[in-house]
Amino acid sequence: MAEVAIVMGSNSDLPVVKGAIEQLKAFGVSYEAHVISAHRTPYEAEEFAKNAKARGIKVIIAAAGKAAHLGGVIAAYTTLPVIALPIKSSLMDGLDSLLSMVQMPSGIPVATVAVNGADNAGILAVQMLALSNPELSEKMEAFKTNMAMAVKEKDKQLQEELKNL
Ligand code: RP5
Repeated sequence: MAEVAIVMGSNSDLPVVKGAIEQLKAFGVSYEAHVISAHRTPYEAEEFAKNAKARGIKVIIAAAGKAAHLGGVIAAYTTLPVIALPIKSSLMDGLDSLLSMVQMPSGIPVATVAVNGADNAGILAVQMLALSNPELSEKMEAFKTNMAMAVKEKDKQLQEELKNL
């Protein structure tokens, strides 16, 4: 059974969405993924959102571009946390998608990550699950420690390079 469900408005979103999938896989989190459109398949969007909790899903990631209402529509039909991933569209560089997701009216929040911020969508989903999963919480601690160590190593390299300027 999947803990995270990823829905995307079109299969054209998949190249970006893969970043979230990779994070979930790296943390060993089970997931499922579907193409569901708030505009083209509104009935399926409603059905999916209404049934997700009963199926054992704990977090939903909704990726969409252009007039990106998918996250908001899904959030309207479920009490599960919804993470919205705005996809960079061709004409407006994803600003259209970002605003469609982040400017939700009071009462229906969606946690919107950066345009094409798929990694963070996956990481945020893991952090939500880690609240009730000590093993996952430990993995998240290690992830952050490793990230900090990588930055410190970069600073060390910079100090060496500065000596040669
Ligand atoms: C949105 O419209 C999708 O999420 C996608 O980002 C965008 C374009 O979809 P396609 O025309 O490529 O199917 O609904």
